[in-house]
Amino acid sequence: MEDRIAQLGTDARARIAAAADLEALRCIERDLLGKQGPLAEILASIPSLDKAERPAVGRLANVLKCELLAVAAERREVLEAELLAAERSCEDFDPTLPARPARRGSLHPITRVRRRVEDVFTSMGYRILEGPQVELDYYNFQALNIPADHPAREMQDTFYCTGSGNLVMRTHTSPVQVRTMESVEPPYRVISLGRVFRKEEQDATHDHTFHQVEGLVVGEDVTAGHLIGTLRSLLAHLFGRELDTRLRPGYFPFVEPGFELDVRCPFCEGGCRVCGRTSWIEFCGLGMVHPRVFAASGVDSERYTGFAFGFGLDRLTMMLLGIDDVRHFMAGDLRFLEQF
Ligand code: FA5
Repeated sequence: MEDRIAQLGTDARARIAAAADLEALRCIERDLLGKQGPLAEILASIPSLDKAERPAVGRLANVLKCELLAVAAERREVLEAELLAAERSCEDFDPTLPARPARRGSLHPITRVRRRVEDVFTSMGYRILEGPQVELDYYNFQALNIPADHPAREMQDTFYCTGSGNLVMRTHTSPVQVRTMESVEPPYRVISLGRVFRKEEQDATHDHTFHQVEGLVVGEDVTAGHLIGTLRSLLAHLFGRELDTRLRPGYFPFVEPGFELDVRCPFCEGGCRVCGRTSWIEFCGLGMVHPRVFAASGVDSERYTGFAFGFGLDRLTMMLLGIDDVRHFMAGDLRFLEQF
């Protein structure tokens, strides 16, 4: 066995010294030192050798392994230096050429607008909270006054998690309302931003995965006037000027009264593609927290009132950055993303 190791060493040194380029050297290293190589085979056979022979064979094989690694590293340095020298001596090598520009990443457009929205709300004293994307049916629906047999469940096509019975991919950020009310003593102002999911047909304004911003304010004497003022102020900050808004009655089981806030289209006078030729763009669902939601969350509705609102971050980003299709956001196409 000792002769075999010595012979293996002689052959291996000769092969490494003769390696013509880096690729050849890589192959030789793999052959000699890889898991299927002769050295690995010798080391694996040690338990089957005579007891007296084992220590010497083990030592020789390991010494040879270390030596071959060092010889190969030396040869690699020589080959790399030769390669560099060859590149430099070639006719069209021009050391004065500027380096290739480093490719810089950029923030996703949704992240940009998300941060602007967060800045406006934090400047108004809101805290930012997170909620789980895989949510209990209880928080996504039941505690929001949408029991299992309620027709309002059809307003939001839901991905139910198979095998769990009571887990859903959250269809909106409103579950964070209940989680907040359960765990924090009023008064508070919070927003929560994040991904939501709906089993929808995709088109230019609908995706199965999109982003919402939820707002919740609970305290004594909180009114719908505060709610409308807050949203108008948000829009003025984001668009850099006062926008015309209108309030319509809207049905959401977790608020009473409930409204929808529309914004006069900032891109046209009298109708364009973005507003569907109506001059108005639906911006937000909103309303006063329903007493049943307060009850489910353990908040005293005799003492406190509250408002909540929820809007789509994707559609807001489309408006702010002039993007015409919501499906661009999740497509991961660099040609789109590199524009921001
Ligand atoms: C809700 O999700 C309510 N939770 C909002 C709410 C919160 C009302 C608090 C009252 C109080 P709605 O289903 O309308 O409401 O969705 C809100 C926004 O999400 C829409 O205005 C729209 O901007 C966005 N949205 C809805 N579906 C999609 C979709 N498939 N793709 C992209 N954006 C969507």
